[in-house]
Amino acid sequence: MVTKRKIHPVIAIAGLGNAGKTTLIHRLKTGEFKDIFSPTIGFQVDIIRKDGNRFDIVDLGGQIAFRNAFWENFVTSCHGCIFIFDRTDKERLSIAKEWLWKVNEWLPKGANFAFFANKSDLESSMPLEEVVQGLELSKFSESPSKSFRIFETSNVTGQNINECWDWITNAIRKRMGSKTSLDIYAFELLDERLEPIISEILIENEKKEFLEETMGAFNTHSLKMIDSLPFINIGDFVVHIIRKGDYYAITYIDKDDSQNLARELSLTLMFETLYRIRRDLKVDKDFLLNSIETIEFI
Ligand SMILES: Nc1nc2c(ncn2[C@@H]2O[C@H](COP(=O)(O)OP(=O)(O)O)[C@@H](O)[C@H]2O)c(=O)[nH]1
Ligand SMILES: [Mg+2]
Repeated sequence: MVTKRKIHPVIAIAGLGNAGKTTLIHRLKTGEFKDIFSPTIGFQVDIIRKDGNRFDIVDLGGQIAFRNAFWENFVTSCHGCIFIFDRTDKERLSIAKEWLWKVNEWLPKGANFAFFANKSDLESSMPLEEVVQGLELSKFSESPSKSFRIFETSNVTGQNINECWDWITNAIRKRMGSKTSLDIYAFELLDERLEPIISEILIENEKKEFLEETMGAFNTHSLKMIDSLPFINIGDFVVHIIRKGDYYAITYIDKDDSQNLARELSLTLMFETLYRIRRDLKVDKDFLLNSIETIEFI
């Protein structure tokens, strides 16, 4: 028995509160417009499928507290990002500009970045040139390594919504290639005293014994090296370690899988999520394990 974790591309939806993020996700899921009255609290993860591929969509709450608390964590580990700007919102142009450029800085290299000049159906919307100038979007043409596109959109009429969705999903799939899963042999989440919060071996073959000996062998000294050494070869395994704050996530994977950027990003997200849940909600181990919901036994 081997445990596979599928790699699902993650698309982060950013933008100030009331820009139309949650409405967009509803439209992507149902193809219809629905007026949404309540602001998103924190963040919300949705799954949207396209041509048999799954995309995890993170709706990043736009209020200032959520921007500070969550955005960087999610944006640094996503594969693509949509930044939604309400083009009738002249007053908050400079705040939107500040956050748009923060998001751009956090995005991983090569991640696709779509900008929505949204609510284009409203008469009070600013001309596109004014938006481009106000947010200094022309700067993007100076950094050709970023895959950036501007869309004039409306969640009400559906203008350019499918066009953007096709563009970003096709680009991400192409970039990630055909590799959509990796084998996970074991996973550990350690707290600041290196006490395991989770320590799970996910295989049942002769390698299990070796893993049992290896796991728990990390001490403060060896974990200190991880900033320069995220992958460590041990026997038939590659050990991938991520540290965030006082916590460590240690994943034991197949040797042949070691250099896949997409995988690294997914694992980062997985860990970030566990880390956040643990911190904010003080939940128990079973809940944490359940939250690794994409693990499949084959
Ligand atoms: N006219 C118009 N209203 C929109 C559009 N997109 C969203 N809205 C409205 O803007 C408000 C805020 O939308 P919401 O999705 O909750 O914004 P969020 O805070 O970014 O998630 C809601 O009343 C939506 O119906 C759009 O393209 N055009
Ligand atoms: Mg919302």
